Amino acid sequence: MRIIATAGHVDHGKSSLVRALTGTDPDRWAEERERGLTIDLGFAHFTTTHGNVVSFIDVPGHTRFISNMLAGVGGVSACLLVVDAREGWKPQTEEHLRILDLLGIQNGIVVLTKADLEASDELVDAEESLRRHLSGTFLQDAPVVAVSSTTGQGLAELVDGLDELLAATPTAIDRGRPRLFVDRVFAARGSGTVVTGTLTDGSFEVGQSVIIQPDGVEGRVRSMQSHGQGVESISAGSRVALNLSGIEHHALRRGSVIVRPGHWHLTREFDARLSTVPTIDHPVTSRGAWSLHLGSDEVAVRIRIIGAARIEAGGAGAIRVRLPYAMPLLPGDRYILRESGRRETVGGGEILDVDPVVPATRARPDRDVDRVVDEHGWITVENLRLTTGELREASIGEWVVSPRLLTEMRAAIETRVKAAGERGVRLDEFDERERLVVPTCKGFAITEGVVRVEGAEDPLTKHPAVIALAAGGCAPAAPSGIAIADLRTLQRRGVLFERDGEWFHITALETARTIAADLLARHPDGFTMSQFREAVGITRKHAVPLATELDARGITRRRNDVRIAGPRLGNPVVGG
Ligand SMILES: Nc1nc2c(ncn2[C@@H]2O[C@H](COP(=O)(O)OP(=O)(O)O)[C@@H](O)[C@H]2O)c(=O)[nH]1
Ligand SMILES: [Mg+2]
Repeated sequence: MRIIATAGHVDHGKSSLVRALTGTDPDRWAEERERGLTIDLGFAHFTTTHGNVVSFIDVPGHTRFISNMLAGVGGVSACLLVVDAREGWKPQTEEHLRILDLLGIQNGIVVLTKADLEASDELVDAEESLRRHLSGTFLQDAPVVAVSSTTGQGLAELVDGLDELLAATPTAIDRGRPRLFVDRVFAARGSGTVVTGTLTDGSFEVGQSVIIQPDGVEGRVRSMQSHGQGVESISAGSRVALNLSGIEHHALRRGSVIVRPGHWHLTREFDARLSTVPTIDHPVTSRGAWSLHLGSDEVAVRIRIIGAARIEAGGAGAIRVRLPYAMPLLPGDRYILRESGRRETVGGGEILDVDPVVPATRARPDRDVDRVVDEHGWITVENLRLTTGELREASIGEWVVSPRLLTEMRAAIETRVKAAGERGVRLDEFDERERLVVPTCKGFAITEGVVRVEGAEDPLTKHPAVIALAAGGCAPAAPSGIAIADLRTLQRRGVLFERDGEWFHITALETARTIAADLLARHPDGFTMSQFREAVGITRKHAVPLATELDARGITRRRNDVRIAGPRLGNPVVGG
């Protein structure tokens, strides 16, 4: 299914053309039919001779209803620009064309209507005049087809043209994260709330849970229809009616967005490119009352010009936009900016960054994902995917890290570790992010929680007496063949400790701590020395100094004849 919007000046024959092609009157409201004037969006679909299903969104041409026009063209991929053969180019022809251009639409057909009222040579003149206006726009090479909705002249040719147009128009992108900007809401008697809209970016299935932005109300897809047919699932680029359960119809309005929970970054502020139309007679500055049109929503925003102080008419620049509520947005989304006071279309363009972190004065927004990584420094793979749409491999753990920061951090770690020499730096002296980076540094050895330059291990820690003490566990023999000064050095470095004249390797203390914790789990009121001795399987000679060391380090505490839990009972003993 493909979605095509009409565009063009009021009364030039847009609605009549849609009716002639589809058999459906897109003017749905009694007031529209009475006045012969399209006020709101109309919808109709038909199947071409080649079997392509085309959904038309018929928009109002009158300048007063431009918001309704904008609500309809958010999700379309191509257009029919309608021009009355007798009247020719008009202000809304111009404005609609500019809007479609700013929205990034690249394909369309120009339809000269009411051909039955003009002689053929006049039609040729009309086409020539049109071509001048189209030159330099995205429609400059588009086919121009003369039709009459009254006599049917030219309609077959137009349908063939539509098939060619569809073949040349890229199909909707499926990002696996559906988004539906609501254009109509109904309270359907007996079946809850029904919304319609153009589904983009992914598919919906019956039964899925959804949230409604901006309020974050939750609901579920009870059933779905496309073109009046019930369906179980529906893909990106379709017109769809969703029947939602669990949601009151007043929780929804035109402009609400339906997404799946957790699938989108919800943004209050974004950076975007702004191209202004040449017809505004003043430059754009940060002052003014602005309304932003995005998807089917229209919202009052504040803007700041990034870099320069102003953007001239017919120029381009970057702006930072502040939204009054969070919207599910992605770089590449298109918007239109209008000035609320003068009621004029000022410009529009592409969203570049949905999570700007650099102050507007220094921002240099573009679509480059490397720039985003660089500005964030550290960003999780998931957040990067949500804010840019790009899935990157993690540099460390779950993080994508700016290469510049990573290099700087590695250099700082290296300097610190080198300066520490044989003693090294304990892992827990690094901050959380440094601890993730340390193992990725080359040329370091990490032993017992201490980082040293490889080969710079303390030669004393390999001394046979130290190895013998480690092997002796909680009941080691007294060290021999090592100078007392060296033992004291090792004690200062946390490799060994001494109590009551008994020397132990630090690993014995960790064993003792685990056993003490175990005993306290079973005897919360405390354990005795004999219970400890038995649990460790040693005599008083070693049990007393070990227990005293546990007390000294706050792992246990002595109360009368028993030991109870100390504040550091749960912290593993790290040596070295
Ligand atoms: N003779 C003739 N009249 C047309 C044709 N198409 C539209 N009209 C008339 O032009 C007027 C405006 O048409 P409409 O479709 O409402 O224009 P819209 O405002 O662009 O939607 C209506 O009175 C139509 O009957 C056509 O091909 N031939
Ligand atoms: Mg109309």
